Amino acid sequence: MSDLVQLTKMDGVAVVTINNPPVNALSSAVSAGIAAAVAQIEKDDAARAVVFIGAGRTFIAGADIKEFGELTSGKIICRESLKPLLLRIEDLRTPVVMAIHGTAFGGGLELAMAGHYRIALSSAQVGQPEVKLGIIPGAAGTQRLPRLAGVAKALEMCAEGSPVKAEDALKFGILDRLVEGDLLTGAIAFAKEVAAKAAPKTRERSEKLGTPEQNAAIFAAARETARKKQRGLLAPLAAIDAIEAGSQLPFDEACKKEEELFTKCLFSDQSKALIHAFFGEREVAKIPDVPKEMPTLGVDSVGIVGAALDRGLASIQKNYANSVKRGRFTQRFVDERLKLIRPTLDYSEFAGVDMVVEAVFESMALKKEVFSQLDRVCKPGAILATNTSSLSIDEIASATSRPQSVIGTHFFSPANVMRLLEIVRGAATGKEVIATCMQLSKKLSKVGVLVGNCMGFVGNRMFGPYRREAQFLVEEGASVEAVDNALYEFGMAMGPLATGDLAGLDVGWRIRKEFRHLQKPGIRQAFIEDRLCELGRFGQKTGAGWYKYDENRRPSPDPQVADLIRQWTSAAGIPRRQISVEEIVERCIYTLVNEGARLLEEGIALRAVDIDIIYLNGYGFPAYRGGPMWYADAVGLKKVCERIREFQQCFGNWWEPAPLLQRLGGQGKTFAEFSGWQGAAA
Ligand code: 3H9
Repeated sequence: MSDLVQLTKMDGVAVVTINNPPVNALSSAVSAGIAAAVAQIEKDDAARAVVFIGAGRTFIAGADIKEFGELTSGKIICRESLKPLLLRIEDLRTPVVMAIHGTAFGGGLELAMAGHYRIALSSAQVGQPEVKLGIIPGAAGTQRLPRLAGVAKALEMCAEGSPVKAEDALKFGILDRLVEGDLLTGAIAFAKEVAAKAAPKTRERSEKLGTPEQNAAIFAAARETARKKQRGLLAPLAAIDAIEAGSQLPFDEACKKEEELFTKCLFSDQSKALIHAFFGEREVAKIPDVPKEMPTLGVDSVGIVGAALDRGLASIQKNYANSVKRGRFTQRFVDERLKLIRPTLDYSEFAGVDMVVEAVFESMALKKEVFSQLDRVCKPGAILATNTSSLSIDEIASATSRPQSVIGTHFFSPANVMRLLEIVRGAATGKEVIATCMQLSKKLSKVGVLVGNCMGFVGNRMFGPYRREAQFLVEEGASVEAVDNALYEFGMAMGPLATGDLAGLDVGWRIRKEFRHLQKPGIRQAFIEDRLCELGRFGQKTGAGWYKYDENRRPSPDPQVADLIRQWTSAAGIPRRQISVEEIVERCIYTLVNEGARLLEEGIALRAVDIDIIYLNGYGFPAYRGGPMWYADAVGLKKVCERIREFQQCFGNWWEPAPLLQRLGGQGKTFAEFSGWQGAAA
């Protein structure tokens, strides 16, 4: 028996304990350990029942995703299928009870469903989140789950990947009982209770599978939802196909179909990109010179500067009311939260807070004024954070006597929705301040990414040229809708011009005015957006920007804008031409990549994956393309660099390829190799 799987006996019940910290991932070695335990149980005539349980914080959180990465990158060539092992467990003579705490996800739930009974602590969750990795359940999850929970619930779980709480899993028939107190004690008691009964095999059940006539509408609706909610993703549709096969074919045949779809998904570019994003999201929490053990500061109270009080509180109340309406929070929970917020117009009330987040508008003079006030009133050691999206942290810190306490916390808008938190390190920012903010991001269920200090940091410094290129394309003859559609079809959540309308065109206009003196002479500047702002077209909030908007903020193309663009560009002497979708996508995406390469070489971004995680969580970059740097690596940096050189010749020197891109392209290397982090493929 391996260290990863132990077989013991309690009161005549065989207990298989999986112990593979931190999440008991079902690696090949764990599977081998389980197989060895099953072999012993098969020979043990005295065992009355069997309990499977996870050691540590969880049951089994799924197959070992690292092994998938190694498989698709060719590092290992074969991974044994779990299915035969699950059949052996299901065929054991004695009842098998799966005892679940923490999470039974992916292969973990598939193993649990091969048992004859499933009991869980009420805090547990079950799920088939494989689609989030671009794959589908590959160990008969798409076959056993509909037999327990019904086709509709199985479709939802396998195609959307969301977890299900124990209480709901009980209602849907995935679990048989919830237990309180010590799980092992509860599991042994349950096992003794069912020991004498015939063991029900999930794969032999069919009462919840429905008929083709009953299921037709359910499958059609699931496909429509998947196409709409998970636009561009292949795995949700594959999961639906596998479940449909299961509702029509014998178990063994449907399992073969599942295997075929699973393998196709696993070797797809989408899955590689999504697995990169999974490990990337965890990697960004690792900061080379701020170790895990770095002490953090307690943050129990936070001051926020920069809301118009009545308006600010009204929008907080409105957001909470929406959450109550959607059933996310109870009214009581919201009332308690609202009581914790105290509006004030007096800086001295910040004297006792552990942290202040300044969120006034983007004016250096104003921010410095705020920080000098904070420096005067805040207690020593309080974290002084600025929510600036572009201004220098060091200059803001210079308005205080404690630059070590000053840091950027760039919350992406709308902050109650967006997951990204760009954490900006100034030259003097203390390591414990950084560690505290990284920890805080996790507490707020956000993804914190540490970046260096420069104008626009990582996200907006790349976004500037990206949006500028979109405007150049419009100046040269592409329609507003053609540019937005091309990038939407590429997978971006929204086109670049529509994004400007959403954020407010006046924001960039104000920043451009503030920094006009820094513009390099002779470099082409986009001008349409400034002209639109001069006409008061600030985007959605004024009912007009690149598009016009109805009272529900629904956009439609504005012929007036098209006319204005034609007039303005002809007056500027810019010839108009037909522009292909391919050119639109390449120019916009490669400009992101080129700026990303500069940020990487300058050390503003710690690793290429940090840039990817910023773009996946803050800018609507399609997760199945892995982020701009991963995407460029996949296209090949040599090819990207050559295309950028062509753009440089056609359009001008702002397209000069970044030195790092030229170097890596020439050497046949990737950004991931340069960063020394290649995720699951490493
Ligand atoms: C699958 O099961 C396919 C099947 O159909 C079988 C087919 C044959 N593998 O997230 P955390 C690592 S696909 C390897 O920070 P939390 C993670 O990288 C799988 N490693 O903790 C991190 O490492 P590090 C389906 C894994 O408490 C550490 O564990 N399952 C795996 O915030 C801690 O993770 C899933 O997709 C794994 N499966 O969240 C579930 N899981 O410390 C994926 C985690 O070095 N996992 N690690 O950075 C999760 O959703 C979360 O990890 C979980 C815990 C909610 C479980």
